[in-house]
Amino acid sequence: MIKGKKVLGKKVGRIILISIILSVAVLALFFGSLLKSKVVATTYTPNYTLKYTALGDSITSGIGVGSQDNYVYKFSNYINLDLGVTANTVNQGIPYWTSALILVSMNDGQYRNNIANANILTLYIGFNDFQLARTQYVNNETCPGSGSPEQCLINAVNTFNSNYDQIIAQIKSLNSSRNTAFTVATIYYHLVAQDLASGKFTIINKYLNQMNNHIVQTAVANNLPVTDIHNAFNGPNGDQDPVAAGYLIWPGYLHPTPLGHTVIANLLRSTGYGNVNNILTCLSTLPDVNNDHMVNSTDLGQVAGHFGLRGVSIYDIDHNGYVNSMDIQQVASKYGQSCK
Ligand SMILES: [Ca+2]
Ligand SMILES: [Ca+2]
Repeated sequence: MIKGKKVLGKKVGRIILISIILSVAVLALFFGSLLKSKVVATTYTPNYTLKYTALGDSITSGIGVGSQDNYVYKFSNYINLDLGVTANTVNQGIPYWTSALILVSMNDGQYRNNIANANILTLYIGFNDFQLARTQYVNNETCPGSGSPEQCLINAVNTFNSNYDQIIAQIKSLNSSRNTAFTVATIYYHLVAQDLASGKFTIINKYLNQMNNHIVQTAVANNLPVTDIHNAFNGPNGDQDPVAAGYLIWPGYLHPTPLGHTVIANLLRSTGYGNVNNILTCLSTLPDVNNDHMVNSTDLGQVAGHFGLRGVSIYDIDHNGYVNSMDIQQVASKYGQSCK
């Protein structure tokens, strides 16, 4: 009987405690606006996970250099440094990938998710479209259409431009948040010196320019910043040799050296982070406990649910060591506010 009374007593105690917590929460909820003037302005640490997804080919995957030498790794470090938030980075660079194969990848669920969930997104594709067509032209191969070697370059540009439009449209459809920092990049010309010497540069460069112009025009039409890797590697006239500059690695001089990757990472950094900065600034003003970028009854309930507990820093909004009514007041004072 005594044991039964103790259990009953504990249950009653628990019910009373929960009732008190809920009462405080409800009061705070309804009178939050009245409490605003009493709550000291606080800067909150956003419970925020930032995801960076890099789409591309073997240049993006970092073939030929160490895992910490590729531009994705370096840019990811810049994100951590500049934004003060650790980036969860996904390198989706796939060797041999062309614009057509990016479109194939977009049928893959994980690939799509990595685009849809990204806060920072970079797209560097088209080098293989270009260099395969260049090789065909230099080797005097024939291609569907007129059958001339130049037709290989013409076909590659037409295919690339069409694919690029579809890639951008799909990415924008999968990730339509205006707060995503999405950057595209132009393509470098790797064998400038070789093609200048053989007299084939002018023709080849004409078609590369058409591809790069299409990238820029598509970016402008979609309000996206452009990382102009072509300009950095080949100069304003497109005839500077990136091999001589130490930007491309032997054999083949297809892929960037660590120095070339640093140039790309620095360019990406200089394009900024779009609205990601604004979101982080906004979130630092909100006690958004569950990281859905808004303050509502979920946040209030989670803080109230940890009432009286110590060592739960997420819910101890004012960092005084335990979860108390002041934390509930902090949440209530920002009730209904959001960062979207
Ligand atoms: Ca929330
Ligand atoms: Ca507290």
